[in-house]
Amino acid sequence: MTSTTAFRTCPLCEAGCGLRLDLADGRVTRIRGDLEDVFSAGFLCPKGTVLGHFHEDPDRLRSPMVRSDGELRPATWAEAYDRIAEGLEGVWRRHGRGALGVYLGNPMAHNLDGAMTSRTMLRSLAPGAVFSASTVDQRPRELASGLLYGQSGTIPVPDIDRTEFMIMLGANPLVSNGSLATAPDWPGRLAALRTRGGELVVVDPVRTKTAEIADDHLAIVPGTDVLFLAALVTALVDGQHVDLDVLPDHFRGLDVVVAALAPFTPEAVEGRCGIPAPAIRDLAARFAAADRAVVYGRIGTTVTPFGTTASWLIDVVNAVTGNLDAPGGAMFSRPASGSATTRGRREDGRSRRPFSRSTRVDELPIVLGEYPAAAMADEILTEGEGQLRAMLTVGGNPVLSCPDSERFDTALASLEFMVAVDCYVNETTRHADVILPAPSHLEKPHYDVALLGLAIRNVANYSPPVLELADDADREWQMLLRLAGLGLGMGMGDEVVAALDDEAAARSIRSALGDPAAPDGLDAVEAKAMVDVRQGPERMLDIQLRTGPYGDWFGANPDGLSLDVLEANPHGIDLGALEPRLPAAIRTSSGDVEFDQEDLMADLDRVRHLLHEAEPPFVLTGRRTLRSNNSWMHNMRTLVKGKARCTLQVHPDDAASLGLVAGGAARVTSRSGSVIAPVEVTDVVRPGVVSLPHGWGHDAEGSRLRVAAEHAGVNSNILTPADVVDPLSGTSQLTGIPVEIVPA
Ligand SMILES: Nc1nc2c(c(=O)[nH]1)N[C@H]1C(S)=C(S)[C@@H](COP(=O)(O)OP(=O)(O)OC[C@H]3O[C@@H](n4cnc5c(=O)[nH]c(N)nc54)[C@H](O)[C@@H]3O)O[C@H]1N2
Ligand SMILES: Nc1nc2c(c(=O)[nH]1)N[C@H]1C(S)=C(S)[C@@H](COP(=O)(O)OP(=O)(O)OC[C@H]3O[C@@H](n4cnc5c(=O)[nH]c(N)nc54)[C@H](O)[C@@H]3O)O[C@H]1N2
Ligand code: SF4
Ligand SMILES: [Mo]
Repeated sequence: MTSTTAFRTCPLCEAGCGLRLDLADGRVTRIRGDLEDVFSAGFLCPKGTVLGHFHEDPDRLRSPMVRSDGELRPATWAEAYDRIAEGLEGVWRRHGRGALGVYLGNPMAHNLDGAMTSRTMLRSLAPGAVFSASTVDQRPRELASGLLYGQSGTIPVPDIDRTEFMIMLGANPLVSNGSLATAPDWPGRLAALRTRGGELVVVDPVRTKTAEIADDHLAIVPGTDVLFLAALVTALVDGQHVDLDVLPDHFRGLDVVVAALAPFTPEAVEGRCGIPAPAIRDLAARFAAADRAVVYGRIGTTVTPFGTTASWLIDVVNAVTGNLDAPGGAMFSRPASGSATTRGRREDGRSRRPFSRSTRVDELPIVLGEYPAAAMADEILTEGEGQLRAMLTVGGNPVLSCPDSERFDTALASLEFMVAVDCYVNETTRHADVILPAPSHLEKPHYDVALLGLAIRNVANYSPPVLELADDADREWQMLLRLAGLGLGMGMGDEVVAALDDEAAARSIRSALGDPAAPDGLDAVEAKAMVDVRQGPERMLDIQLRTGPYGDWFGANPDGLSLDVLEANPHGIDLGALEPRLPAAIRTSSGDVEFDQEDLMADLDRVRHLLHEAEPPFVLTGRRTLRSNNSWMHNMRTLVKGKARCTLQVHPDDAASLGLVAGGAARVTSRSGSVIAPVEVTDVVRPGVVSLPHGWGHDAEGSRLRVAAEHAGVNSNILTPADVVDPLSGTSQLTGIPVEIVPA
């Protein structure tokens, strides 16, 4: 028996924990936290330990699946690609290029292959509409950043390790392990904050695990953070805690913003957001008194009709108190693989309006080139020029994750052709004509290009594959480049993949050498020869690392980073605590942070209306559970065993008035649909709020998830109407949904 050890970063969530894998005879026998990992120092959660089980899951696809006689059956790679070519070319011939839609799911955000080739694939296929999980998640935050800083990726992250006061809204990192703030071990980091005398205040309609360990928990009415944040600003001003004159010159328009927020006093908003005015005023005073303080908001603040405006106000609170871009406050990472803010110069900023067009049927905004997920069903089902007749889904399960699921499920069934790249036949991919099997995470390399750009320390960590992929199998980058080849009319052969990959590498080098940061005298051909020992995403990553802010610039900076250097450091490289990055990182046309953006200022009218809107008797919110990851890890027995997790949490007072009992069932009905869920009576939820997790409902006919089917649960997104969105970003409302509840 040959035993080996491998180290890799867990790709499952944003925390990016270092894992230590024990292997015997090519099988993973045990996974533990990597004590030497520079970022996670041994921390991990139960999900990280199952990568071996996932690899061996008999339901995980090992070969392509092709539909014949109405059934999905295993097929060869050649059969699968032939069928894709025939299917897509047929749709294009009959209806034009615009008839194809693409949906990119959450795992693609953590996927090196996706990071390096999705764009080439999309450009070459020229689909009529691109959708992603972003508009059921963080798009409002990206839009606010695009407007304020000139780049959607310029997202401030809380400097958890150095702050002394943290207000956390709509996040539950003790369960989610953090989001848009990459940091392993939130439990340890938040405990350390309190040990050093700092305070944590959680604003959440639910007394979550994170709220339990906080100094204060403010149980807000779902969807009203925008009012609470506006009132926090006015309380800071009233308490004379704000001196705009001492703030940096590159913060533009804060005086205008502060003046516009004046009507939103704590007394004006308390009745609507459910937090007493004295508590808001007291919080403002304590926040202002701390030397280093930060407001951090996550998904509870973005999946509401006011997500963009709330994200903006979070930055306003941090800015007016001197905590934006300051240690212990909200800061910006400087990622090793580079970003839009490490390339180019402040003077060359181009603040393009991130939204320009609107969708065909619902006239929702198209932000950063993507259609809102809320528009998907209508774009498929509504006839006319531009109707989608074919879909490609890559690493997504929108039947469980997107709004008005029942209707979307019907929409997928109506397509002329569908391709999926996924690990399972699940609720979404069961509709496909061809499924290309994504390799297991142990069979591919990992470097989290996106999430390391949002890390609370500057860190770089590369993981080579642990297990070998079958000789005839494609990795996702090869699948995506074959699709690109098809789109370009070049065919889908190996030589096309090689040519597109080589061209992308050459383009990336040329563009990097043309950057003002590049040392003089480098030759693109010589540089390319240095990286050509690798191919595909690994070569692209090597180029990005070498030309990034710590890069070796092909030898010009001999102590700098390259992929070789990362390979020699399997526990990662710590590049230090975050440092202030403004004004250099700003990319707006004025060169300043544009707090007084007209779209955001104009939205305050809508906020004023919210103030006077009646609160529905019952609203639905969602939740995450530690042993789950959106919709797709429910086929791991070790994660789903034990008591049912997909329950409707109801406050005891509400249970009494509604006639619900623990262990009984409730029928929950919204404008879009109705589900029956088991009742859990608990005072963790605010009265008037019920909570149901998303990602369940594994009883669909045709799915092949044997373990998940035993713990099916219900699909909470049957209850989310598709027509309520944040009008700026198109992001769906997934919390605060009015519902009726009766015993079932
Ligand atoms: N275990 C586990 N971890 C995960 C995931 C998972 O499914 N399971 N998913 C991953 C993904 S894709 C993401 S995006 C992240 C998300 O990470 P987080 O943003 O931390 O997400 P949640 O744990 O859902 O926490 C959101 C909180 O917002 C609260 N909330 C709901 N509505 C409102 C509101 O109107 N205002 C306020 N202030 N709070 C509100 C909810 O009660 C909940 O406690 O988690 C990631 N990590
Ligand atoms: N009601 C409600 N709905 C929500 C949310 C909520 O809080 N409440 N949260 C939203 C959020 S934050 C998100 S991010 C979305 C997630 O929405 P999606 O991305 O649509 O859904 P996931 O459940 O993450 O599905 C991931 C899919 O990718 C496959 N997969 C896993 N790993 C890989 C891989 O490496 N490669 C490929 N090709 N496929 C892979 C899985 O089998 C699964 O089919 O859900 C959103 N929906
Ligand atoms: S916290 Fe996230 S990254 Fe860490 S082990 Fe769990 S799933 Fe993996
Ligand atoms: Mo997400």
